[in-house]
Amino acid sequence: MAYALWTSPTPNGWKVTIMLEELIEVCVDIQSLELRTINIAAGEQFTDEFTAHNPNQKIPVLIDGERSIMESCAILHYLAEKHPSTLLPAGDGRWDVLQWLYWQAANIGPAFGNKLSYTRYMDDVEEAQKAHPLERFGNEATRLAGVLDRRLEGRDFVCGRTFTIADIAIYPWLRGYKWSKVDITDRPNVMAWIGRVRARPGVGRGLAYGVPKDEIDHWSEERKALYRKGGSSMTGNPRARADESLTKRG
Ligand SMILES: N[C@@H](CCC(=O)N[C@@H](CS)C(=O)NCC(=O)O)C(=O)O
Repeated sequence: MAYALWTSPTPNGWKVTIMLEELIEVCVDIQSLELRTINIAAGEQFTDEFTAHNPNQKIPVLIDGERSIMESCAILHYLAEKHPSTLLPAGDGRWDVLQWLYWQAANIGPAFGNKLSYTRYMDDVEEAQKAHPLERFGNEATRLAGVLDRRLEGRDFVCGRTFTIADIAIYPWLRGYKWSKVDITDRPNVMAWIGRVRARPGVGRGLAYGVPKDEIDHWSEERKALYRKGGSSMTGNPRARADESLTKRG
């Protein structure tokens, strides 16, 4: 199987690199992967070439022959269907996994993503203006961590004893709780699950894409500064905020 993946070392990007490594763990032969790192801080997601593969202009994008797939959770679903394994069980269990996959896309991603942006990246927004979104997205992220904690009660993974694409989708945002400043340390089931997921060899390799091995779990101060600078130029990019044609019309 030959794929191209256009991505960056970010939570949505790591979902797909973890997936590819977890597929290798279940003996899927990914014959070749052409990995292209997209510099989202420099606006490479807005080029015509990128937009032709993803009209939504965000990483990650998976390219499989003539087909391009956008949206990290759709990519997880696509790969799980193409390479059947325990990562998406057959039968009734499948619906359990898919509802938590959708839950991530519709809830965890937006809440943690926005909380992170306002906490670390939106340099050009005044502090007073940040107070409301910080409270709103912070409260929502904390509430969602509570939902996950209750779900994990008595379960090793989100859908029971087996690790699935639901865990892959949710994990990258939760592991970054310190960077987003969402305190989940009072959620014992979530904290234990983060440790269990991180211990998987496929997850370790998936997180290593784009990050030096000794910085996978603890970024250096230089890397944090680099991410802060990159995140700020990304959120400050006018093309990330408004459709140009609308701006012109307005
Ligand atoms: N819902 C999308 C979100 C993708 C997304 O927000 N990607 C970010 C990086 S994590 C991005 O490309 N940002 C660039 C931008 O917003 O201009 C998914 O899950 O794939």
